[in-house]
Amino acid sequence: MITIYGSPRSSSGRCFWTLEEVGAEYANKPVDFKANEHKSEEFLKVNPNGKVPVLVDGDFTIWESMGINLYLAEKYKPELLGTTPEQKGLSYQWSIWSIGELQPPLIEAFIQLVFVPEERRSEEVIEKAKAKLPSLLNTIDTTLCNSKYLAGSVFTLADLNTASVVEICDLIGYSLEEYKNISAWRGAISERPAFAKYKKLCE
Ligand SMILES: N[C@@H](CCC(=O)N[C@@H](CS)C(=O)NCC(=O)O)C(=O)O
Repeated sequence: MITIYGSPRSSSGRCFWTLEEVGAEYANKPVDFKANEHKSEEFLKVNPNGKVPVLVDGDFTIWESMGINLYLAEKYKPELLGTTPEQKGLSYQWSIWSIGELQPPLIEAFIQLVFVPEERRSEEVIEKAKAKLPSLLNTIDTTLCNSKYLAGSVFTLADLNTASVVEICDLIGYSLEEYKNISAWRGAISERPAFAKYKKLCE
């Protein structure tokens, strides 16, 4: 039995999407942040970092959203990682890049805009974070000039993990209109039944 901790509207979201892509049966365990449940003794036993997502699969526990997704693909739908060493390499490359390079400025802006009360919000922090986005987004857009998906002609975890980070642009109201290839790529991704199921869970 698989249990995913956390809400689909948090960093756990990309794991819900992957669970839908691989067709695994799973249960969700909500974590009450307001009650500080993520810092409770019981929760820290499953993730000593006190963060969601955490995935428990039988007697195996794993945390970090990208790590969880790589595990789920490897175990339940290996072709989602790609079918050649090169495609698999690109799945790892884009997963690590998107969480390590693209997500930090997006989260910086997101925290200011969503969590920091207006009177304490720093426009400087928001603008500095947003200023880092064009070159990062161009990296994706340029790659998509030559191929439909990030690791070639088929959808892989490279796309899922990267698109799950690009989604944060919507949450901070950052327009992607000028990135024509990213827009077409997101359009193709939005037609995936597993993506639609994940989005429904976020409603
Ligand atoms: N790099 C981690 C980030 C996880 C993360 O920051 N989760 C947030 C929810 S979106 C959290 O649990 N925050 C609680 C805290 O930082 O105390 C991942 O992708 O799994």
